[in-house]
Amino acid sequence: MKPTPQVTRTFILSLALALACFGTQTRALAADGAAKLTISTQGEEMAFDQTVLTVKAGQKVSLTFKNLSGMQHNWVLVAPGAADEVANASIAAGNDKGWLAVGPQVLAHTRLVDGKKSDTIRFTAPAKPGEYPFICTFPGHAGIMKGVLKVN
Ligand code: CU1
Repeated sequence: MKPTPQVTRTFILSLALALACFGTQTRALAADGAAKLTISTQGEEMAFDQTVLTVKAGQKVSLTFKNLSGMQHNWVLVAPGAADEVANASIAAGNDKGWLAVGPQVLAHTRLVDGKKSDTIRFTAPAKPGEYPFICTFPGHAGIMKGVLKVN
């Protein structure tokens, strides 16, 4: 039986979709199998361009934070429920510490990134599934410059 144009078109679309998915998967993993995540500021806005990132529990992660604005920002992953505590402690830590109080509640972080610069960090995702907040700890930013890393 000769396939109808409809069936042929469906087949070609499925094939294209499969190839597109394969391409995405390939790009999403670094050479060592680490998940590659990229997050940036929303242009000049004091906000991240994504508020939800997703990884697997215990997975190696390579995260690049691109600061597209003219201000300094960072990306800081914290323990569940610890966003306010880390934000306040980071303000107290001061400029000399890059506006970040490193401690047990800080699970991963970039450096304080100057405007139009980026930083790439590697870390291992938490072993326990859950929702882990990420914030920018520059004074006054954490309340609005935030998101969640979903660990599945
Ligand atoms: Cu910020």
